[in-house]
Amino acid sequence: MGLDPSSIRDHTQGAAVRPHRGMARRLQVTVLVAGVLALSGCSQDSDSEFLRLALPQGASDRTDAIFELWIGAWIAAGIIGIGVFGMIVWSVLHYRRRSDSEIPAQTRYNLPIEVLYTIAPIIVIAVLFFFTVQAQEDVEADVAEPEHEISVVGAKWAWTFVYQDGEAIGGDTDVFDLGTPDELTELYLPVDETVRFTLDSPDVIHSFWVPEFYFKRDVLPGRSSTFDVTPTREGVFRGRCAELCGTFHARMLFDVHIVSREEYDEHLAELEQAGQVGDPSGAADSTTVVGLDQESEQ
Ligand SMILES: [Cu+2]
Repeated sequence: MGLDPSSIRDHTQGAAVRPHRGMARRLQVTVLVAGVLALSGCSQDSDSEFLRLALPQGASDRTDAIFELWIGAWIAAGIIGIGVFGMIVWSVLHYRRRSDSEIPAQTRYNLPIEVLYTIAPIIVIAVLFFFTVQAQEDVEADVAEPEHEISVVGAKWAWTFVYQDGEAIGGDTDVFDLGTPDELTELYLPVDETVRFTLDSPDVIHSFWVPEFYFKRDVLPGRSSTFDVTPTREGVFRGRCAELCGTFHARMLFDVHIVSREEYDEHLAELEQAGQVGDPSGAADSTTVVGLDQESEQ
């Protein structure tokens, strides 16, 4: 039943293994240093998607914290991955069965190793948790006085944006834009000016997501939430619903135009001229799939 003590060997036994171990360790260190150097060349402004590790190029003031968290998590995962796979490959080769007559040393109940593989993941999770909370605080920090306020209504299956900022059109009316799954809603934002978004849903949970902001926020029925962001790069970006919300979830897209303040003001004036003034109530009849000539139970 019990293990024959003579068959248990300390893994440090035998001077012959030392040169191998030295080589393996040098190889591991070399790979680690090369990996860290390669990743430290990463930048979110880089043209290469490879150097951004698949993130899009950022377009807001809140992207730095997420980018650093993303790269940091990859460095941590790389170090752990190389360490673990290195040890697996090394022990498979080093302790392989070398002859038919003798099986390799059988080891079990190695308390230090068991303590190590219990504590190490807890440390990894604690460190990732710490940096995640730090990044979240940076991303969600409120601005004292945002320059613009925009209400977002996410409803099955299109977005409505209400610009509560009528400065360009006289100062006391709101203008809005709403779309359909066929004709996407357009969101205009002035570059380098802070916007406070307020999110609401009349039906189910949606999620407001602009990938270039490295940010998404659930849009919950019955509970408003806000976040502040300053767009930093002019361009046209695709926004999405990131919460599976029903049949035409995949069509719940919008276009984000980050433009100069002049163009932004012009757009608001155009909405006013088009009669899109006031606050639409959102999708009152949210079981109708607007613009698709189809009706849905959901
Ligand atoms: Cu949705």
